[in-house]
Amino acid sequence: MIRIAIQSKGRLNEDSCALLKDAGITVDEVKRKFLGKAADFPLETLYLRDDDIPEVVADGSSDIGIVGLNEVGETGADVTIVRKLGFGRCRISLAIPKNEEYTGPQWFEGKSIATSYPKILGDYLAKNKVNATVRVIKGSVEIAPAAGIADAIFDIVSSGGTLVSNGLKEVERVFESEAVLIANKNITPEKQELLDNILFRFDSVSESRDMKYILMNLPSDKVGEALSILPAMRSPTVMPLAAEGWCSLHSVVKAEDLWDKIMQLKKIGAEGILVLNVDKVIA
Ligand code: PRT
Ligand code: ZN
Repeated sequence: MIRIAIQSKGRLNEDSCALLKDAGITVDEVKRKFLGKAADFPLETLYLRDDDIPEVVADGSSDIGIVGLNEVGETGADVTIVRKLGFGRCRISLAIPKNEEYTGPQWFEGKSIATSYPKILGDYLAKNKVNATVRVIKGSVEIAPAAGIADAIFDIVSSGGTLVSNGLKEVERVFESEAVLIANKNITPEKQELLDNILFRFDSVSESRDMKYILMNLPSDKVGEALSILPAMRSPTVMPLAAEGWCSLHSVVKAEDLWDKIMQLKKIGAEGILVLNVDKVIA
């Protein structure tokens, strides 16, 4: 049995449960539970506030956990970062009132900065040799300058909308974050085997999320050109059609390249293009 700590509610809860589910591990999404058990894998789930996850994994109360890299950085917990998971992307940035002229990190000399991330901010200030007062506020940090509590803020930014609506501008991106899978540094060989199994599944899920399966009809004399557009895992599948001079071509492409590839394929005469989601990619 291996135990995983995930956020009980909040931004990472849903994506964490969805990732486990796509990996064939069904866990309860019930938010008020403390401990749960997967129906189809030897895994227990511990539902916690995100702030508590790094320490709980570091001290072995949980073997692994899913949490924002920002929380790992802020707690300084001694854990292994096993995988970046590609969701919950954000950054922690310094922001100042939009009418201020920004002159570089020295702008913050002698100023006060409100934040929920005093450790990461302290490290940044020390590295840049800036003396500033750090005001720790949990929640609604963005209102601090307008409320006269601080001159600037150091907070999580995703779209930037919160900064704009509070009359602030982002001036330094200090810490890039996304959800990560973390592990205790001393897990037993039995648990390591379960973790390896989970990692194999996570990797295939993340690869499949990045891929699209594409099939189309193509004039047979264009296959060579199509193959140069579509490098598949080994090589695309080409099958003859009943109609003379035509074939059906199947391949997988990276989701980010999809539209670019489609336009190129249409140019060489591809028709009836179908694009399907890939459920799993097993290397
Ligand atoms: O209750 P618990 O302590 O578990 O949750 P929480 O309230 O501390 O955290 P939660 O659920 O808000 O966020 C969990 C994690 O999601 C964070 O630690 C980050 O790793 C990640 N994440 C990703 C974000 C955001 N994007 C985000 N946009 N966390 C917070 N925000 C907030 C930010 O604080 C700011 O108020 O959204 C606002 C900015 O968003 P934009 O889009 O307007 O820039
Ligand atoms: Zn939190």
